[in-house]
Amino acid sequence: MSKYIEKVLADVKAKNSNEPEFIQAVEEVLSTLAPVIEANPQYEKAAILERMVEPERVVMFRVPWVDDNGVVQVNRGYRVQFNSAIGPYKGGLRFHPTVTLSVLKFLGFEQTFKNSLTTLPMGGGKGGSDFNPRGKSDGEVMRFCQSFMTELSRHIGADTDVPAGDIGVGGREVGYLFGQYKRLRNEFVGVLTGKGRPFGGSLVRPEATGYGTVYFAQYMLEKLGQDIKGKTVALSGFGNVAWGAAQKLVQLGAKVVAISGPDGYIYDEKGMTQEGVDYMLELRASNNDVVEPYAAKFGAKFVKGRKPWEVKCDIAFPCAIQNELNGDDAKMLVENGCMMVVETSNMGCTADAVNYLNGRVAFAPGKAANAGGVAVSGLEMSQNSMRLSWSAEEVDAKLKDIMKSIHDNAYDTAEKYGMKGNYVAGANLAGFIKVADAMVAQGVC
Ligand code: 2IT
Repeated sequence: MSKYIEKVLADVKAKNSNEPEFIQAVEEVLSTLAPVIEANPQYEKAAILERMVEPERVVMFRVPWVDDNGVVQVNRGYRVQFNSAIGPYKGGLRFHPTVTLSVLKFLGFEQTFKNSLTTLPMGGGKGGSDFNPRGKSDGEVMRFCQSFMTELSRHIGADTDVPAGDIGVGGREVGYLFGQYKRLRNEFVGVLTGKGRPFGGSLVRPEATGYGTVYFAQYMLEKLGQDIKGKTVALSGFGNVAWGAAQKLVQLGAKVVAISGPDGYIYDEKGMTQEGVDYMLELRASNNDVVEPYAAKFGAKFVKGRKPWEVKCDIAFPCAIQNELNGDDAKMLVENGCMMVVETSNMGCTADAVNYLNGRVAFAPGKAANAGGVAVSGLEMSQNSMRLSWSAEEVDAKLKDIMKSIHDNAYDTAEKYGMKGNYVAGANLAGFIKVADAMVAQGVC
């Protein structure tokens, strides 16, 4: 690590000592940047790293709402507008009890590099709330979303900041949020992505993150002279991202043997079928946050309270939440013969896990592999601006091209800097260079 990077990292740790997730994300990126920092003294001169680790703006607000019993509830809402060097802030909203400023700063920081990799003009942002949608009625979710947007609407806009979904925020929530924005501002604009089809949503947006991560895995396998067909796969999660990945994997002839929820994991020795994939949507819509009912319905095994990384698989796709795969899990996967880990959740692997896996197996970092979701959000923004919509085939073809560009950019950049096959370094360097050059060109701002 260069002296400059060490200094910035020490400052970040001192200034944000109560933000472990944010520190983890910054350390993961900065620890790979030495080759470009050393070759480009203009970055240090312009204090690019110091500026990149400080969000341009953080909005934190009260979200009061009334539950079905008439009781007033109060949650905390946030929007972290991290970096707008290459486009309007862009990134999802997460509604989950684990949401803190640290979590949203790590997500906004990651999003900046991810969005840079997509080839589309989008800056980085993230937001959300500690609101827990589990067990809430539609009416409660709607009132919460309306209250959340009442404040958020002052800070976003189609050319300023365009939120979307993330954990706990899907089509239903985006619909309520959009309706409230439109009502408050008297404007019908593409201020959110992941919208319903009848009001400007893009085809393939729901599937995009999951499809994209599988396309990314295919391009990695191609480099290794292998095919995804016939590979045994363990997934975690059963939400939107895991669903999209499972669907594409089943279509391509991979054998998906595990999915998981907060309650444990499902082991389906025979491999998932399309019916199983469709049932994931029902599980999710039930709002109960459990995967167990899948077992009885499909004659599979439910393993309570454990993670799916103990099953024998060729490829693992963590698709749930940050730090869901740790160093011990990583060792277990490798001992069981796993040859590839495709991080699909944002920072799904702990630092220990990344260090162990990267080089031992083919390892895809989340900010490259999961970028298909925000990429199709970018395509939704384009369609909204043009006031037209593309067919599913067109969007899917563009998504595939974008995933190929991200793959090749990460692969080629790693090779250029003498780290062939290291997608972690390649993705960080490629994502960084574009944003850093834009910041240098725009002066001190
Ligand atoms: O983590 C992510 O990239 C997302 N949650 C999607 C963000 C978006 O703007 O579509």
